Amino acid sequence: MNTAFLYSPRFLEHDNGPNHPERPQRLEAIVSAIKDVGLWDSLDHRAFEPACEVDLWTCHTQAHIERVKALASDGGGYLDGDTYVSPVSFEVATLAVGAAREAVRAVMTGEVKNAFVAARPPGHHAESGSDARSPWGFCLFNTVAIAARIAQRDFGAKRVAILDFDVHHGNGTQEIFYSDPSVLFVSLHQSPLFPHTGVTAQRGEGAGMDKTVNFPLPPGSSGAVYHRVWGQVGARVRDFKPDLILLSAGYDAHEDDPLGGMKLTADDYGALVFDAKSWAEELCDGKLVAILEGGYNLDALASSVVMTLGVMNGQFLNELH
Ligand code: OKP
Ligand code: ZN
Repeated sequence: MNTAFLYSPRFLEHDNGPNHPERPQRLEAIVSAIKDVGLWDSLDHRAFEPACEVDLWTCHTQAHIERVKALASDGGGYLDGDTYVSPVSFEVATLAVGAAREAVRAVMTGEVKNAFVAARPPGHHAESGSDARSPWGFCLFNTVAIAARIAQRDFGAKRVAILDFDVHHGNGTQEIFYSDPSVLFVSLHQSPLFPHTGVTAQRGEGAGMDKTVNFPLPPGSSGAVYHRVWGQVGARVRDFKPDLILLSAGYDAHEDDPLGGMKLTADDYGALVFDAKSWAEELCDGKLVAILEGGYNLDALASSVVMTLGVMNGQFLNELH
């Protein structure tokens, strides 16, 4: 069994406008690097359909869905200062969610070992929509959050762990599951940095208390820092006993990323993913789905995703250099 890879050239069509870091070339760089190292043919390439509105309703208000749809059909418009909805963006964002839905289906039914969703736009800043003024940060719908809900709704997952190593805090995922004890949300992120949420004191509320775990890290944090914190993450994941682990896989903590100020290398990402894969093997038959979030230096992004896929697919790391 191999790693599923979910990608569509339609993901290139979402357009944030000129000089925007969240650009289609990000996915083109990933695809060409995977081909260059000879990984492409060992991945399990899967087709998928756009998600339907019922899927979006698991995490978003109808008002938010209608707002994105209306901006798209009015010829495009801004959700916030740096989040643009182009005419095709509603369709492309629902296709990103559909890719995650297929990834979850294939992993939960045991058709594939694990899965990587190479989609854009990203999702982890997208909140439910109950507060339209929340920071959208390039995100339209919260793909990873919807994936967790679909695993529960359609595939019998009781507990889902979402581990977010994007350099930015996943405020949307946090908000959606803040009082929900069935989803563990753990985030490692740079602080201070956009969106300026994710302080340690944000731990969830009510029945969800302590099911939100934030690790704000200072700018300049290295692989050694991440490794130490990641060990604490592993302890929380083991306590939680998830039926599925989702990674909000953003690669903007890489030392060459223009938006983040951290010091990770592609090998460091390989080590983080290696651990997450081993937790999944120990706790939930290896069920692991990684969903792309950020990562804005094309070479850094591509080499880090190659490492991720090499680890997920169990290939020797030295084959990939
Ligand atoms: C998306 B993802 C202040 C700067 C806003 C937005 C960054 C979004 C990152 N206007 N920057 O988490 O990689
Ligand atoms: Zn980010």
